[in-house]
Amino acid sequence: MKNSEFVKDQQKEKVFLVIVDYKKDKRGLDCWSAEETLEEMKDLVVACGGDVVDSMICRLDGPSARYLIGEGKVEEIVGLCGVNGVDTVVFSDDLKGSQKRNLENEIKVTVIDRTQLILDIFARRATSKEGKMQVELAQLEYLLPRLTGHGVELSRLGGGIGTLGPGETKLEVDRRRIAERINRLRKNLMSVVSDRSLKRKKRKDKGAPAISLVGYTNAGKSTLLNVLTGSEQITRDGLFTTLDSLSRQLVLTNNQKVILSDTVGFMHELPHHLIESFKATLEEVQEADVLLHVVDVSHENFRHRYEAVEIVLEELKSKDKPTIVVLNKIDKLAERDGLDSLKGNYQRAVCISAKNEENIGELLEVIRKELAALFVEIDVDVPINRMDLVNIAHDEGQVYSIKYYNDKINIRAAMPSSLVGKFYLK
Ligand SMILES: Nc1nc2c(ncn2[C@@H]2O[C@H](COP(=O)(O)OP(=O)(O)OP(=O)(O)O)[C@@H](O)[C@H]2O)c(=O)[nH]1
Ligand SMILES: [Mg+2]
Repeated sequence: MKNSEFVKDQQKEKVFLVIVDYKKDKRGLDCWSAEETLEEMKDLVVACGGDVVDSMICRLDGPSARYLIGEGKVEEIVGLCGVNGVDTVVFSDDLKGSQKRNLENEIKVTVIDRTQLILDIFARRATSKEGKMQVELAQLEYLLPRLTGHGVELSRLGGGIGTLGPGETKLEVDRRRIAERINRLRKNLMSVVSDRSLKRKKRKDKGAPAISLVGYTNAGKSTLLNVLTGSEQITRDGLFTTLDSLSRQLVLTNNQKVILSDTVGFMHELPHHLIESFKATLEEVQEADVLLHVVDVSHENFRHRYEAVEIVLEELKSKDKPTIVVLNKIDKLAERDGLDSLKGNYQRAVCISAKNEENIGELLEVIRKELAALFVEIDVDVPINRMDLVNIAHDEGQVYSIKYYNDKINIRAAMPSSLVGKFYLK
């Protein structure tokens, strides 16, 4: 057993991490430390099946054009990579095409950046047709501005960390063909988006409000979906286990039916291309009536992670949605004394353990109350010429039934409380 594990380890790609830390943080308010970035990068490498053999934190005044970091540091890396038999060097900051080439010329191994590493994990995890298309689009958009000439220099394509095509698809290497492929993928994804919105609309009109699970990757979103709906969504200790959205019906204590959706996890500085190309999947979040923001409260940096999720939500224009903060994994806490005051930091929060199914009843009750405050059931007769109200009911609410009579229309629906007044005509 030991032997075979040793052989397996030997086959793992050996990775050297370079964490770039600007003395004066170029991101201003961002308070992630270089050490936090290093820890997370290690997890990303593990998710790619690699093995971190060494690392270096480079504190810089600013980026240098040639190598991003200083020449002295590059020399040091060359030495350390030689000693450790490193296969791939991964930088924590995005590299320009020229910087990558200059570094590879010096270090003589493949050099990639964090974005490529994340794209690689997504490429490994994508299983659905939609997921694969989304990853490929993000990869190509990342690649296009980095190609020189005809782009044929991507010699390691198809092998090693950071060079994986999504699923079976080999990445295109010709600039013109890449541009064509990007257009085709965008078009195909657009039709996925409209298909999805149609389905969502139908679901909504059946009277079910939509709730979306959001949160940092590995926070326990899929575990919670499984507990609440009896699904069998794959869960795993690692980053980006879920890529595709999955929606399931959840029945609340008052018998109200809601649709609960699980989706891709977020991360600190999630590459913009990924958010863009995952629009189809992330629409589920944008269209939700309520968000359940799942937080792994046992993680030492959970506050930073919470903020990172908020930043992605802002990018998705969903930050102001009614949100219940689900402080998960309380079973892992050595002591729970601080939980009450922690809860007090958020407008609505519940402490649970999805794994041990602890406090799930309380969570369901908070969800029920939140929905009751958002929606009011109406059963009204409006004049026959008020088709505008029928349209509002369809667009903004959940329609149970619309009945047309000679002189009136009867509308039964659950409407956002802010719109109810429109239906009660004087
Ligand atoms: N101890 C403990 N572990 C939990 C709890 N909830 C989830 N986990 C574990 O945390 C890991 C991640 O859980 P997932 O449900 O896959 O997390 P996720 O948020 O869906 O992750 P991604 O899909 O990767 O974004 C798994 O190993 C779960 O078993 C909990 O309440 N307590
Ligand atoms: Mg998941």
